[in-house]
Amino acid sequence: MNNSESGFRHGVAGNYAFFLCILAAAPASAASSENDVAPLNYFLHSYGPASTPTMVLGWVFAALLIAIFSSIALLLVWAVFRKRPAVDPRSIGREDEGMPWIYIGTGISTGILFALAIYALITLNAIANPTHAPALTLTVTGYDWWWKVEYEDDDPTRSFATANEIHIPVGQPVLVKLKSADVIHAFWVPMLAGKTQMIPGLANQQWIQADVEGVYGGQCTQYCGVQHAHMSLEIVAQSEDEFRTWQDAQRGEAEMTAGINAGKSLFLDRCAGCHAIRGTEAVGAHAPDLTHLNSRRLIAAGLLTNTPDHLAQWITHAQDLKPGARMPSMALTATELNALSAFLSTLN
Ligand code: HEC
Ligand SMILES: [Cu+2]
Repeated sequence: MNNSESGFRHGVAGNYAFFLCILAAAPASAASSENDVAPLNYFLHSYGPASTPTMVLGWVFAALLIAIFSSIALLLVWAVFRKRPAVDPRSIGREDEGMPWIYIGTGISTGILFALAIYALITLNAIANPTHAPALTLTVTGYDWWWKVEYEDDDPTRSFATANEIHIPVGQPVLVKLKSADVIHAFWVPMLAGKTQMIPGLANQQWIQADVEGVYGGQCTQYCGVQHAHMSLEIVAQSEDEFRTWQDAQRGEAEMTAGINAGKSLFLDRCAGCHAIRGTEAVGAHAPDLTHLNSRRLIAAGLLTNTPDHLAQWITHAQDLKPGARMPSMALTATELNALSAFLSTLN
């Protein structure tokens, strides 16, 4: 995965001027992060047409609210220091001199709120549909606490599933169908689109488009249980060619190299009830598909980088690393773990 050219840093600094007071730390943390995945606080920036109108709406709201807050604060200060005229005892109980201002104030507030409501509706309409037909449709299903990602094809042998990492071609609208397997989740990739709920039994959808190559962070934004915070995903926007290459590789079944039989039969015994590996008898559907496990950068929905060490730790200590996760810590001897690791290392 080549994200050294990722575009998140382009033009980011200038936009911060306005929000500097609140977000002063953000550019620094972006530059020093170990990889180029843009942090979620970049929702103040847009990298595609599905999120630009919403971002502008956010800035307009923020600017207006700051202006209103400041003027009220100034009026309060003025009221504190204003010298009152001496009180005429006969006027007590007659407070109506201020009445016109109450009407004027209510009128101004109503006008502003009404204009904002219309602006919000116009924005909703502007992002409802992509400008041209989606280049790709995929289905993302929320599970406690990971994402299943399915790329369907009319030819079922070309369909495949992966987890927590979504690849899309850059500059193209992509339709994302959103489902849930258990409770309500919400799909949110702030730099590419607003969030959309994933509700059990309901078919929702939204479209996303990335105009700059790179890796965009996403997160479940509907509290869904103990590991909600560890339910993140990555969108990898690639050139058309890179995307096709990735897609063709994902379509392939697992390659069974020699010398991994012990690990494979252990996997079929212990793991296949939940996990699938295409090309083997493992067809479990309610855990991440592991056919091309090693093509993914992270495991456990963003919790760990995908290294042989982390994989081994995850398999034997899933419940310590992600307490409550729907995978038990597997009791395996060192020999078994080695055999299993050798087998998993072939899943490219
Ligand atoms: C009871 C079902 C179950 C069993 C049995 C099980 N797993 Fe899992 N596994 C899961 C679930 C669910 C997840 C996703 C957990 C999460 O991210 O919250 C997972 C995640 C993983 C991941 C990370 C995948 C990714 O892309 O994030 C690996 C690797 C893995 N399991 C390997 C194994 C191995 C190897 C075994 C057998 C020794 C095994 N699992 C047994 C349910 C199971
Ligand atoms: Cu959640």
